[in-house]
Amino acid sequence: MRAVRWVVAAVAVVASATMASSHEATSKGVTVAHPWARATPGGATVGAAFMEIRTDKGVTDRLISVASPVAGRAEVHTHIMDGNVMKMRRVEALDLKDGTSHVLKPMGDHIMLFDLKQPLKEGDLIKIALTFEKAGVVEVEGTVEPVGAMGPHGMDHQPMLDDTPSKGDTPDGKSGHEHMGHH
Ligand SMILES: [Cu+2]
Repeated sequence: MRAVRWVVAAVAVVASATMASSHEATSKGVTVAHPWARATPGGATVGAAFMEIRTDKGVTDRLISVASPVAGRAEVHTHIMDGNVMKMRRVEALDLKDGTSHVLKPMGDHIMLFDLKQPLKEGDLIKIALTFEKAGVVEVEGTVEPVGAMGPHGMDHQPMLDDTPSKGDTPDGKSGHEHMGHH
């Protein structure tokens, strides 16, 4: 496994030497960095992607939509605490304050990928396009990390504390999508 990782890393280095790396991209003071997604188990058709969004000093913006060629549809989600139950909720936009780093991560804000055209496999690269109100479209290429990974590049292997089915579902039945086990 480790050897495979190194081969993937070596290929990525070679690729980035010949073209601008899309692992990090900047537009008008908004930088999207370290994008990654979780591998999806079995026949799951829903996945989640994460990244860091940084704004330069004096730059404010809003993330207003997301898309990926691997998914039929993508949404920005956040987690909220309702009593002591954590729930996912779609957000219309993410407000980005100036000079800050906003990290999308498991159990926090994240990008939900619906209607996956194929399972996300560890080691794959997936394109994600983020559309900002002012900065426009920023496209990055994220790595697919193992099922249940808590961070990119295997750097963070904390155990999942919230892996029980249905935690992410809203009880009002409005959500209508399968979120179980992805967060
Ligand atoms: Cu979600």
